Amino acid sequence: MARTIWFLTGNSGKLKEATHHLQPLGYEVRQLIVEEGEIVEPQVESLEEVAQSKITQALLHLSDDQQSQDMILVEDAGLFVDNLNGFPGVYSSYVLDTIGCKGVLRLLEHLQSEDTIQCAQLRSAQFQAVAALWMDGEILYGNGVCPGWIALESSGEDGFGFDPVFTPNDLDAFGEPLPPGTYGEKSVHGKTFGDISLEEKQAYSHRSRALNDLLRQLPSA
Ligand code: ITT
Repeated sequence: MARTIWFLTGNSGKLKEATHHLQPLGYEVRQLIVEEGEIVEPQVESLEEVAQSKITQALLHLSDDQQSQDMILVEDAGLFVDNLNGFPGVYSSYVLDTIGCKGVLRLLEHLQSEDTIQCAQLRSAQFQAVAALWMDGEILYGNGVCPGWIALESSGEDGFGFDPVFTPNDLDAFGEPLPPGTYGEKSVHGKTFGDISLEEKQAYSHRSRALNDLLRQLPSA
C-alpha cells in the first residue's frame, strides 16, 4: 500500500508539483488542510527554521496512528535580493502582501545601468526553497536555488508572487544556472517568470530543485 505524505500547503500549484514528483516513487500525496490562521509563520532567520516550525505545528493535526505510518511535507520559499542584504527573504509573503512587486522595484530604483550585464549584476537576486519531510520522527531537508535578477519593470500575466519582476539566469547544458550575463543552452532571453509558461519555469525552479534534492535522500516506497 502506498505510504501517505501529508503536504501542509494552501497553494494548489505546489500540491500538483509535489504529486508529480512523489507519486511515481510510490507515495500518495494528500493535502493537509488546516483552518486559516491555525498555522503561524514564525519570524525566524532561515527558511529551514520556518519549515521546522510548520512541521511541529502540522504534527498536532495528525492522529497517533497517522504519526506512526505517514509523513509530512512542507515547503518554504522566498526571494533574496543581494543588494538588499537578502531582503525580503523569509518575509517574502508579508512583503508581497504589503508593498508588492511595485514596492520591490521602487527599493531598487537607484540600481540601474545602460549596460545589461552590469544592470543584472546590480539587481542580482535569487529564489530559495526548502522542502522538509518529516518521517519516522526525523526531518529530511532538500534545498533549491534559482539565481537571477530583478527586472526594471513588471512584466507578464503568468505565474504568481514575484514572478513578474524576476528573470532567471541562463542554464548550461546540464541544467545548472550560470553567472549573470553568461549565455547558456537554455535561456528566457530576458523575459520574467511572469512571461513564460509553468512548464518552462520548471527547468529553472528553486522548488523543483529542492524537491529533487529531497528525493535523492528518500528510499523508494
Ligand atoms: P504555503 O501555503 O505552502 O506556505 P505560499 O504560497 O505561502 O505557500 P511560500 O511560503 O513557499 O508560498 O513562498 C513565500 C512567498 O515567496 C510567496 O508568497 C511568494 O510571494 C514568493 N515566492 C515563492 N516562490 C515563488 C515563485 O516561484 N515565484 C514567485 N514568487 C514566489
